Amino acid sequence: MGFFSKIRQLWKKEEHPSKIEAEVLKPEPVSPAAVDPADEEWKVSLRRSLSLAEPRLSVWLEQLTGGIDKKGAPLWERLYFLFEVLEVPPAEARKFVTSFSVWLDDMGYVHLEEFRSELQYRMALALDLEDEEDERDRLFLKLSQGLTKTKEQLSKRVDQLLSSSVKYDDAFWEELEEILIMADVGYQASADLLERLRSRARNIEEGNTDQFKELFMRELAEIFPSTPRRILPEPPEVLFVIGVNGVGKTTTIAKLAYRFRMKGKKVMIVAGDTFRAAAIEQLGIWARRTGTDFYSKERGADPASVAYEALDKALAQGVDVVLVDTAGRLHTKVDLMQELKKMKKVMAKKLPGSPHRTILVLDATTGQNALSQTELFSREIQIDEIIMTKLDGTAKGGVIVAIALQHGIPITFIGLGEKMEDLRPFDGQSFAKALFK
Ligand SMILES: Nc1nc2c(ncn2[C@@H]2O[C@H](COP(=O)(O)OP(=O)(O)OP(=O)(O)O)[C@@H](O)[C@H]2O)c(=O)[nH]1
Ligand SMILES: [Mg+2]
Repeated sequence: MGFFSKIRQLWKKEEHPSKIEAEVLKPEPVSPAAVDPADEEWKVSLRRSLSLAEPRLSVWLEQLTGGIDKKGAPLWERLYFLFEVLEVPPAEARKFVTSFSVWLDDMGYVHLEEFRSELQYRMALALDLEDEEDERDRLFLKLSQGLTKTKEQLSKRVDQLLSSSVKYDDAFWEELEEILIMADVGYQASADLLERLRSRARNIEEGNTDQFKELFMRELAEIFPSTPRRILPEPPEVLFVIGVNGVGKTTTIAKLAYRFRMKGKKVMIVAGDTFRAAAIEQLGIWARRTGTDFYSKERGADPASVAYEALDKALAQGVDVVLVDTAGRLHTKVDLMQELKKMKKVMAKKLPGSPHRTILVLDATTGQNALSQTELFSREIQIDEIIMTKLDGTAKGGVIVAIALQHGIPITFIGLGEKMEDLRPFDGQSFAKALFK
């Protein structure tokens, strides 16, 4: 449901305030038990100001949190109130507020300014508003900020080159190639990109910086294959997450789990990394933080049997999405590939068609290494999509272009930090725009 229909609902409610007042929620875990009649006044005035406000989540949150600067009962009450006027089922509202407050405790966040952005992100997901313009703008800003270092390496240098060149001559193209290579776009991908640019640049005025940048942005955006629309399988949908050690598989699983949870899915996380005891523990903590089911066995257990049994359980328990974590390192690379293949085979046996999505996680800070990892894995295992993490801390973001050009595998998400909201759906257009605007 979009904002406008929601705001219409709000107006509707305004005509029948007694109905809403009669349905005050009494959420158990974090809201005060009694309802003070004096409280009702703020509700009436808040509803009025919400219905008059611009229909944007950020504006609504601003109104909602007026006078509140930290976590606690008054904030929960207001959140419940917003959910109520938006007709979110009470049980869902309760789940949202409870899991959010558990997360705040875990992270040690107290003040609104520490968690406002995360709250807005979670609400956008829960209310299915991620596509609203306001949320898109906010996320675009995050993307742009997250790419700061890559921008310095790539687009700022392209800008400098453009401002100092009057002609697109050989020296210009050579320098552009060098910039691309330095930004980790890679030799092959840089050559491909330059060839496209050279042939199309003939149609633009020499020295017209804006036109050239537009062209560059368009060509860059076109490199990225769009994510094919998939028909959702009968649940459970199984996501198999692989990649070398330390790239961010486990944290990405937590972020994905959270996204699914916020969309109302029943999620199970599976500890397929039995190589390190700490890995099982780490995943268990994430499962608790994100409110998902968790399946694990002891350290050293056969990961294939863990996956098999987890699917058995997921099928029996009506789980919608299963996220399978895997080890990033075994005794040898050969062992790792063999193990991953075995896990895949066993899952397909238990649930034909699964795993439905095999996701390779790559760490952008490793630059060209990410490219060789893609080669290594895709030689052995069919990769359906790529998630690129840690774009926030690196000037090597250009490697994403090389991977898209050389492998044609869709990049579905990118990681821009360690918070839940920092896993962003990827699209080439916004990426190119964020780099150059
Ligand atoms: N800045 C930043 N850090 C990230 C991002 N994604 C993951 N990390 C951090 O990277 C580190 C490694 O993440 P893990 O999720 O444990 O990596 P892993 O692939 O599961 O590692 P192994 O289990 O050892 O194979 C953690 O400190 C994460 O917080 C990101 O997008 N940005
Ligand atoms: Mg891990």
